[in-house]
Amino acid sequence: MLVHPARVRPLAEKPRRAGPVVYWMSRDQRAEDNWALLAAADLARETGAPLHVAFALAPGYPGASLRHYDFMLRGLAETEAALRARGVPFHLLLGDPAAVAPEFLRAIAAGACVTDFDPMRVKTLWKRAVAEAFAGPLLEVDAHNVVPCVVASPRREYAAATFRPKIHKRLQEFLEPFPELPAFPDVALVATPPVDWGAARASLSVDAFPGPVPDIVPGPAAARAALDAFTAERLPGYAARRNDPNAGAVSGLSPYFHFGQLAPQRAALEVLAARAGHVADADAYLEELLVRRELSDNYCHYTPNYDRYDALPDWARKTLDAHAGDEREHRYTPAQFEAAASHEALWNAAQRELVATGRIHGYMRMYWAKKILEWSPSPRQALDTALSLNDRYALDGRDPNGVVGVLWSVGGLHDRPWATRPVYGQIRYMNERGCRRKFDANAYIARHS
Ligand code: FO1
Repeated sequence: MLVHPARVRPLAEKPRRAGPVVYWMSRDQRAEDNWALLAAADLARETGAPLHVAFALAPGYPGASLRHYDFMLRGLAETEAALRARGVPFHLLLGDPAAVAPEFLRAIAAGACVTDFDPMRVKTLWKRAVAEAFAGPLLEVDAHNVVPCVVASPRREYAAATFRPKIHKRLQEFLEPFPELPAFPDVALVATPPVDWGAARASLSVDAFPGPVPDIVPGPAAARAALDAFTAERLPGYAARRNDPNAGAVSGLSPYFHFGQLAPQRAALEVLAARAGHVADADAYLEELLVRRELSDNYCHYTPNYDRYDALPDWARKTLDAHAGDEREHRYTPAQFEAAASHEALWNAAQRELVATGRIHGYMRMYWAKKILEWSPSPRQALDTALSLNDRYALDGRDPNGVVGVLWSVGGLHDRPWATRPVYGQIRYMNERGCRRKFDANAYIARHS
């Protein structure tokens, strides 16, 4: 057996039937290092059934534009080729996944279906539709978290401090090397024509703006190269330099994680292998990768209304409500924020970085979100503005990690109360002077003007 059984969870317990096993790929868009694909391969080999992979391409996705679809489709084309090289056919289904996935399962008379774990709301709805419509079993495999989300904790965690020991306790068990995907005989391949990627693009109805980002290459191969470059060149010194937006010290891997072109577990394995001599650097990165990232899935999974103001911790909502009527020195509409039209050059530079590059340095993302709180008419509107700008422009938006990053900054999620100030109440405060103490803000502004 290739996959730890605790990674696998039945969503619809129906008896397995004769027929091919289908991996309905969604979050984890790669042929290598993919526990969901490996679990489907396990099932197929049990009975000698053929293995198929299908991706349901929605014509639109909340917050997504051509920027994100272009990145995703270029990665998927590479994944199609990698699967075919192992004798596994890849099908691109065009249309609403809740409809086209069950249609496909019926059309090829699938015996069982495996999909990947994802706490985002849309995905839960798609899965429910497939679980109801498909006559066979639907299994969900956590291919994204090193410690499967539901294994790490059965409830919403209060903070990193409560979650960290739970992750560390199970790491040994789950942070194992990936087996290779077995090769399958080509019989199913012959009957599956290659994907028509032009037709796929033509099926989309998404905004052309924001468009593709020029300076990042999508796909699993580029993701792996980016990981290798990070561990070799930027891991040494990471702990000291990661909060300097000018240092170019961060991993830059989050777009690849978001589209599942790289397994966080692969990054963890490589960074651990490079840890000797760079213990503090590796541990600082692993804290982000394992504890913080997996805490985001924990929050979204156990909080159905995860992106709503009402989901914030009680203390944070109380303090924000109490200060909602405070005088604001500056007030901007969502459109003014979007146009980078604030009075402050540093904030505008962060917004421009986001729009132009699809990325924003982690430290600046906190600052950017906190100023949206400070300069919006209400904390509710601030939350909506920050989430929607992040979803629209960031390559790694529309992700539990982005949701939690914004809620941490604006709404004290996973944080604690600090000294009271106007507008923020007890939410942790950041200011421009603090940034200028930490890094050369003028250089950052010059780079993004
Ligand atoms: N997942 C799909 O299964 N089908 C899609 O058409 C699709 C589009 C899409 C566009 C932008 C984006 O950021 C994500 C998209 N995803 C799609 C989902 C993605 O794979 C992730 O699972 C979640 O967004 C994050 O957990």
